[in-house]
Amino acid sequence: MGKMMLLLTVFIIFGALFVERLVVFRQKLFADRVVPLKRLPNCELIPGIDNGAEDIDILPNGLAFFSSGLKYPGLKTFEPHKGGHILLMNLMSESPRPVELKIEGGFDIDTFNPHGISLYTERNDSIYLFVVNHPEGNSAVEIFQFFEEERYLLYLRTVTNELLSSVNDILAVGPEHFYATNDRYFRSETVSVYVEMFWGLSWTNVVYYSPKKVKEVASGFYSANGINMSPDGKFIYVADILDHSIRVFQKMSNMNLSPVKVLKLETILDNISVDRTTGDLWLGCHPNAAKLLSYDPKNPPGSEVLQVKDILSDKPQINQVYVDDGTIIQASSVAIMFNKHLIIGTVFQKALYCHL
Ligand SMILES: [Ca+2]
Ligand SMILES: [Ca+2]
Repeated sequence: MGKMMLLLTVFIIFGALFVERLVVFRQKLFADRVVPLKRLPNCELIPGIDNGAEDIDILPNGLAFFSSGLKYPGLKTFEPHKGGHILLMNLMSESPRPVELKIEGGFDIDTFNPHGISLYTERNDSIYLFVVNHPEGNSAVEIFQFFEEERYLLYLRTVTNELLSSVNDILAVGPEHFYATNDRYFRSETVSVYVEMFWGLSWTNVVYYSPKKVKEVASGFYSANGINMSPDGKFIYVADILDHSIRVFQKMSNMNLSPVKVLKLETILDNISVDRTTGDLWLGCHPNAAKLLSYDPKNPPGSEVLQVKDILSDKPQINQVYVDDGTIIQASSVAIMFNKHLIIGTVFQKALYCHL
């Protein structure tokens, strides 16, 4: 009898724990809310982008770089046999069109699976493009030099490290120096979803890499995703996609990150862009991540863009700029401003160009 009671008690406790986790898991994934549509009047789909533009970065002269063709475990891809590439679009031209950038220098283009990107310009004006790559499901950071006149990328080097285990996005801070976010702790998708996500383990982190030193600089994220920096270079912003929050850090002289604050949002945010002149944050968000994970063309994942003003103040202003139910654009992962133009990129679908 005693044994039976004990078993029953354990069963009840475990059952209650399981149900509690199920509720939290649902909240994290669905963000459980109704999001009314909010479209912008002057937008056009960018021709030639049908296979995603997961991340976008723009040079001050208006040259925009897109990472396209991501294949990520558990997420949709429309062209599973087509390799990934980097697209370039000149926002200063009359009617901008993206072109695929040629990559010189013996880079393995066949296994190219680009994810987060980041531009870095040196004092001597050399321009570097850092790209998170998942060749055959692994994680690497590729460093390219961009030659503007001739319009091509020169492959310089591949960075791999055991601390760079599941990289989502990067922030370049030197010619071979960067911060990287890891979005999962476990490599296996199944273990990651059923153990890490379901049981709410906050085991992912931010890593700083330089040729001399590699170190974890922030931890305790449910799933660290987008990363970017304030225009003055003093603050680093990291999106925790499952915590629905942005964590703000101060960048120390030894490149460690010192926590400043956490900004809670209602939606599931992906990549973070920072407006160079205003310092505003622009966020590509997923209004409902469950639709993202189980893709149904009849009920596709939507898109959402948020703007955050004065993030360091006591009262940051959060503006919902754009919401679509997937009719126009699905699975927005990035939103970036250039002059009065807003570009919205997606994990696996199209990209939208809006004139505000
Ligand atoms: Ca990025
Ligand atoms: Ca991302």
